[in-house]
Amino acid sequence: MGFLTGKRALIAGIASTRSIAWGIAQAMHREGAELAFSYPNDKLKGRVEKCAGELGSDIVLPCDVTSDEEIGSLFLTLGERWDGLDILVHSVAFAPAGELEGLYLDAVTRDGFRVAHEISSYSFAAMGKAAAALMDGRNGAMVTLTYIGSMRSMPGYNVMGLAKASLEANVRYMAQSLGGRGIRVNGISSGPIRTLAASGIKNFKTMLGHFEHVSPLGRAVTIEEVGNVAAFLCSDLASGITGEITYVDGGFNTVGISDYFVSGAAE
Ligand code: NAD
Ligand code: 0WE
Repeated sequence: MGFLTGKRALIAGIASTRSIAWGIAQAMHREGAELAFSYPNDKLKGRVEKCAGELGSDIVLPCDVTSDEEIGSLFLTLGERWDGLDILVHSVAFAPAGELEGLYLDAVTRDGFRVAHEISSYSFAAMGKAAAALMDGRNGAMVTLTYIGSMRSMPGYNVMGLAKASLEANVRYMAQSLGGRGIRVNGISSGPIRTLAASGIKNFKTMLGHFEHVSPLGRAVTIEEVGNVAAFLCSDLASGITGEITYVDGGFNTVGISDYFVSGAAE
């Protein structure tokens, strides 16, 4: 029997079968969870429906996270289909493309800052608020996806780094807000993965190569590896963990000077 048997999970953030949210959905399905999905616009509806179908779900609902109305009706409809919710997966981020190249101070604008923070951080609180109403009395759990660009500067990550720093603080404040209701809130800081959100990022290949050289495991992480940790964090196996950011990055964040530069690079 899977460790999520009997749990019901809503997954926001599938755009393709490369999406981290797809890795999470597969892991949660494998562990016995029943799944529902949201999509932001008609362009992605068909794709998300196909993914849902593959995991035995026919609950696929619209939700552009910039709209309070759409968030409201998502959870209203979900509450009609299910008598409660156990798991919320938030795997959503966006900054206008112009924000993600060049030096931070050259790229950042008032509007880009607002959009990045609204979609990539506030949306977790907005969804979390609405989801919590369906989670009372059920050991609920929420998880979001973040990146080390929140803690350290990274070329081109720019305003997304600030938005992820805000998202990580959001995890801690949401954990405090919901702890009394038995609801846990955590984040996963993933290493770089080739997804739609990474395609079109200038120098992504170079940065992935650097990551592979520096990280102790010597390779990129996969959506399956992130999926397994998300499934664990949202399960009762993790009942003592909340407000935490767990790194799934092959150890990259733990390295000071990589061994590669001392012994590997010279050969
Ligand atoms: P992805 O492009 O597959 O997923 C991003 C999702 O955000 C898409 O499904 C997109 O539809 C959704 N989204 C954007 N704007 C939205 C809106 N207004 N309303 C609703 N949904 C919206 O890419 P991914 O890499 O799987 O990204 C998922 C999460 O993982 C993001 O938070 C990202 O920052 C984070 N992350 C990614 C990496 C990486 O290297 N790929 C590393 C660490 C963290
Ligand atoms: O969080 C992300 C990317 C999120 C993202 C991606 C895009 C591309 C398309 C947010 N907004 C947009 N807007 C678009 O128009 N990652 C962790 C992946 C990523 O993005 C980078 C990275 C890495 C890693 C950008 C610069 C440097 C490294």
